[in-house]
Amino acid sequence: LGRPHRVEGVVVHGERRGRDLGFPTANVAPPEHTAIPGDGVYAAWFTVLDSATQPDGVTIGRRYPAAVSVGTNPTFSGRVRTVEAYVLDVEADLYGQHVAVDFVARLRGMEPFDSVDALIAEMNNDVERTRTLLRAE
Ligand code: FMN
Repeated sequence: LGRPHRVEGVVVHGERRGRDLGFPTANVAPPEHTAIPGDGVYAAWFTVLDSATQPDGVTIGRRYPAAVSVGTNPTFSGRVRTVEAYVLDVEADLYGQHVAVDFVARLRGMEPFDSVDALIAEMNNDVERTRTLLRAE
């Protein structure tokens, strides 16, 4: 395409498992008929778009690196396909914010892991790869 594919949406509450895993994610709910990349893990830019309420801990309009999961969270036998962004180096309550995710690179497929520890190890790897990839931009 020559540019990253963008998905916009509102941040909604997920299962709140992410916090226990040490990777709180912003669950992005795009409007119906939005083209979402195939299931997998991606390095992406995450931006809070214009909003009525300035959230603490994040600057509106600034892009942040994010490791993004697209899929049904098979490790937890999920059924609903979600777009979840773990935004690096940001601690903010993003609930209700209108955000954009610009998909830069696909890192791997979505996998069912045998243990939560194995998932966490792989997520740490995803975050490091995201950092390296997006630092080059
Ligand atoms: N879930 C999986 O089942 N398999 C995966 O391979 C997988 N990779 C992920 C990679 C990243 C970078 C992130 C942020 C999440 C990944 N997840 C994966 C999703 C987690 O299972 C999910 O974030 C967690 O269950 C929290 O869900 P919640 O936000 O609904 O609480």
